Amino acid sequence: MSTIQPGDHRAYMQLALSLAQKSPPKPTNYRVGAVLVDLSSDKILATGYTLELPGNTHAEQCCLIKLAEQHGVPEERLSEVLPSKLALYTTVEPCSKRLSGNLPCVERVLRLAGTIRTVYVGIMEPETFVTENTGRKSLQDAGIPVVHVEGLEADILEVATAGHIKS
Ligand code: HJL
Ligand code: ZN
Repeated sequence: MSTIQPGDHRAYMQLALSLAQKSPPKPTNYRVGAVLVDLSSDKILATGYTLELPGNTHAEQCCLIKLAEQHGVPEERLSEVLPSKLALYTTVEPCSKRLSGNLPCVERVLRLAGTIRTVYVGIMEPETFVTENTGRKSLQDAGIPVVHVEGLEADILEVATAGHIKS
């Protein structure tokens, strides 16, 4: 994990993809992987994948819950304890709506606006569950650039949808 060179976005995305592969297939979500990097030290602060933690957890959410636990604060107070320059890599763009009604990951990232400086995504969310993901726009409106890391789309989509019932 420590062999990734600073700024090697594709390598971080590849790591996120390998995390997504650990997620148990499920027909009603995507299998996603996420990596949170401290840009000051180039250290990986947290990794996560869909359903890694108990409950109906998303990849990005797992990163944040793990960090909150490490720091002994609730997730909504993470901005008080984290380094101030982070990048989030996620194989699928952060969700803006969840059919389960849980708090979308975009809202969780927006709580860290000013801390999470850039969000790198491997693919945009397909329209299977939610017809229009507004996450990208909300993040950009809040001053957080969303950057598409190209080249892994087919693999990311295949892993994300492995548990889906194909018609
Ligand atoms: C992202 C994830 C994950 C999704 N997206 N970025 N990370 N599973 O870990 C988005 C999809 C939701 C459905 C169902 N998936 O997962 O829109 O049951 O999975 O809350 O809307 O919602 P729940
Ligand atoms: Zn989510």
